[in-house]
Amino acid sequence: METKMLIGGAFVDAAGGGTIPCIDPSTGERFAALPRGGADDVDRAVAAARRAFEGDWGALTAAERGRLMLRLSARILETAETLAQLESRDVGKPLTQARADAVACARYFEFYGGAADKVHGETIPYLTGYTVMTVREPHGVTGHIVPWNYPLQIIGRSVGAALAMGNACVVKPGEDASLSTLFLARLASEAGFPAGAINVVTGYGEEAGAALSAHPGINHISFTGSQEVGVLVQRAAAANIVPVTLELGGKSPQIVFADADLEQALGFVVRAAVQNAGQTCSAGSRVLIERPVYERFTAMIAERFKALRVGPALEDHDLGPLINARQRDRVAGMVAAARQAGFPLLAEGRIVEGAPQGGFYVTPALFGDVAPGSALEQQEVFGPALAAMPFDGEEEAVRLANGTPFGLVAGVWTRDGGRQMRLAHKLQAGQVFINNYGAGGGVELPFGGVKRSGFNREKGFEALYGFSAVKTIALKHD
Ligand code: TXE
Repeated sequence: METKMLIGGAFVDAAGGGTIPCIDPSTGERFAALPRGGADDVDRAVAAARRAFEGDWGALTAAERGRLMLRLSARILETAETLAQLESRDVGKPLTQARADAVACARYFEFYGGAADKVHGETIPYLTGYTVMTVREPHGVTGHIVPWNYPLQIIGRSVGAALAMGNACVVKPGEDASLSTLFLARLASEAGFPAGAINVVTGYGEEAGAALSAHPGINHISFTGSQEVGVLVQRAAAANIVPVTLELGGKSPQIVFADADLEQALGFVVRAAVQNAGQTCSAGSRVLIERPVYERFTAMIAERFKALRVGPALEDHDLGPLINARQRDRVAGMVAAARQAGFPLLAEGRIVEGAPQGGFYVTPALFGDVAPGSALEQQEVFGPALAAMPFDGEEEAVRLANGTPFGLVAGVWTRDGGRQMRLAHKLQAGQVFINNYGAGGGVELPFGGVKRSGFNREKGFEALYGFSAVKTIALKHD
């Protein structure tokens, strides 16, 4: 287990000497300590990244960068089981889900490693006597502020794309789950990345995170986390005219029409609500059900919810604990408020009393007839709580689906081909999934939000454009 930060090729403690604890969410126990990085460490990391960008890392060809990334991808796969166990323990994520994250992380580095030398510019027909072309250049030093819910996947998608385009990176992982990021940093060093190409500064958001987002030496910042902090990050970056990518979560609807294959929809709907105990930006946390099948489908979900097993992450139950006591209390509080509001509780959500030695467990809750405009319908719970609502017809479905400040994902279940495409166009979301939810999470698929879910895209080829800038070159030869 790597417990030091990576700055300029060396694994180091924080300049200030402080530490932050690693708490196992399955037991509430402290099992390791990490450097409490601050502004000095961010300064060192940004300087190291700049040196790498202007030196060894920047001197590599695109193909050489790609080859290093493929080597890292192979190392991730070789160590996937160790990484998955580390992630499972640190995040409190069921082992099967952590294993999938480790494989996805390797796949990101494979995809972006392969793409590194395949991003081309254009030639543009122009005036006689001119040849005009575009080239795509890296921004320089990119900052990556990562949350605790999917560290392996988020590092893969954002650092992978940034490195492919030739940027040097400074990563600030979530303080609640940094271990897999440090492990990846160790693998990257072993794979032969030049010193400073990848740097990791652990620590608290208000310290290391704030210092990174305000740093004048950063040329791009990518942030995944809460709306409140997204605003702070964008404001800090604005002071330096630095472009940002924000991925801020949602209240994503899953819309089930009466003509849908309900059995098939059920598995997707339940998984989208409870994967990683609901702590997923793209969680399908609202289910809108056409009235003729409302009673039947809510009963089907309730039955599945009641059968879900909750327990320690490494024992690989359906749901693990929530990340920390604060998150558990927040989720339990929102569930209690929804009960108070009088929405029928179709499956119970409660703190599992004294559950395995003090971990942060909550059982999945399903509320029926949730009122439009209520807190449960409008606010991200980030826990296993699903709001069910009936609707009559396509128009109402679209109105309800679009009726929150968010716009990350929407799922639609219907056999009607015309309706599928009408909804795909009308739904305010960065991605619409029809008769599925998430499309298996493929690394090839661009991902991001509209409205308050954020902007710019990660994943897929699209991310490569975000991590680079177009330069136009016009040559007058006659
Ligand atoms: O997020 P934070 P938290 C949502 C979800 C959750 C809520 C709070 O609703 O319940 O946010 O979670 C760093 N300057 N999502 O408190 O604080 C922090 O250290 C710069 C949705 O964990 O936003 C961490 O690395 N950085 C989401 C990262 O920001 C700062 C994933 C995210 O933490 C900072 C996580 C500051 N002032 C939470 N303060 C998603 N979109 O998937 C904190 N950070």
